[in-house]
Amino acid sequence: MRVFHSPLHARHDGGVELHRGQLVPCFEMPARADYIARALRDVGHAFVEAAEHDDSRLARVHDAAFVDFLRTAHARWREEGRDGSMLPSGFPARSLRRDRVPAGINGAMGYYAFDAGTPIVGGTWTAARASAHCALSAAEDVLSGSTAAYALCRPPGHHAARSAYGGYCFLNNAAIAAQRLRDGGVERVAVLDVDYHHGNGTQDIFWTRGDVLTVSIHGTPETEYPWFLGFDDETGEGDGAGGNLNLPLPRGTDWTAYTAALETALAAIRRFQAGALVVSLGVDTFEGDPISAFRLGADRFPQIGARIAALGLPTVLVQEGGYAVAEIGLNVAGVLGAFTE
Ligand code: Q9C
Ligand code: ZN
Repeated sequence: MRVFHSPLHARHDGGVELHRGQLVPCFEMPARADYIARALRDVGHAFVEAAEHDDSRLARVHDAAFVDFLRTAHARWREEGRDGSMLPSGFPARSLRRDRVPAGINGAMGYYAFDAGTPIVGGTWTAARASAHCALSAAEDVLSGSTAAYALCRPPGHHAARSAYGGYCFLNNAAIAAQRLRDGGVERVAVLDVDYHHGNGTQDIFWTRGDVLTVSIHGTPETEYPWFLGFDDETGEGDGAGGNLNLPLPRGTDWTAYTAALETALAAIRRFQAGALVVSLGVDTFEGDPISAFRLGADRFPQIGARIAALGLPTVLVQEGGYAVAEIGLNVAGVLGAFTE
């Protein structure tokens, strides 16, 4: 199938993050995309550089002021005489909440971020925008008649909400792709999120919408990031009531329990009668992932791909997480190999 990519991903390189009491290199590093590209080239997928798209496509699922913040954040930081990685140091949690964007960059950063593990550097906006372009180009490939297309998105997107960033994500590539399919005439779109972490951003964006079903299989937020969303009683509201399905699973989940959840997810997508599917394809469910705790071997990814492909829907696969860098390409190629195109 076609692989939509951009060399601009490398402009986002966050540096270090705090992990289990130590500053370590960011798990979400440029090498991830390079390893995926190498593995996909080796098995003969067709590489296409993502096309430029207008920023109005981003504002279909994100708040305009939030997009402006991302676009200008690092320049504002430099105007204050700083450089390097931007990380927030205060958040409007509970007693501090007034839903007011502070004028200064430090406060604005805390307002829009929901964790302190998602650095913004000088190239972050360029890379995040190019990542969204990969998703848009893949969606347009499917609108043009391809049965499946893959967006080699980096940075990832599924944690990014309408007006919040975090979890290594800035713009919600999967939501942008789903909206592009809707705008291209697909009346009902399903998003299946198989990343290890709950797709809180995608859930947020489509929470009150009946035209996009969101389904996420993930490590339980009782112990796993993002901790505050992803429980099974979150089912949507208003027109979106019943349009969100969370399937949290415990640490240590093996293939038997995983496939049961996957079949539940696929059954919900079949019932919804979607005209197209977006897959938030995280491969951090792999047993060797350094920040996750499911027990899926590399041999399971072709089986996951085969089950998803059996839905028979036009499918846009969007790269999300996966931090076992040496194996990430093999695992992504395993899923993609199950699709005929
Ligand atoms: N120091 C995605 O997979 N940090 N995001 C966990 C590690 C956040 C994962 C703690 C993990 C976010 C797209
Ligand atoms: Zn993840």
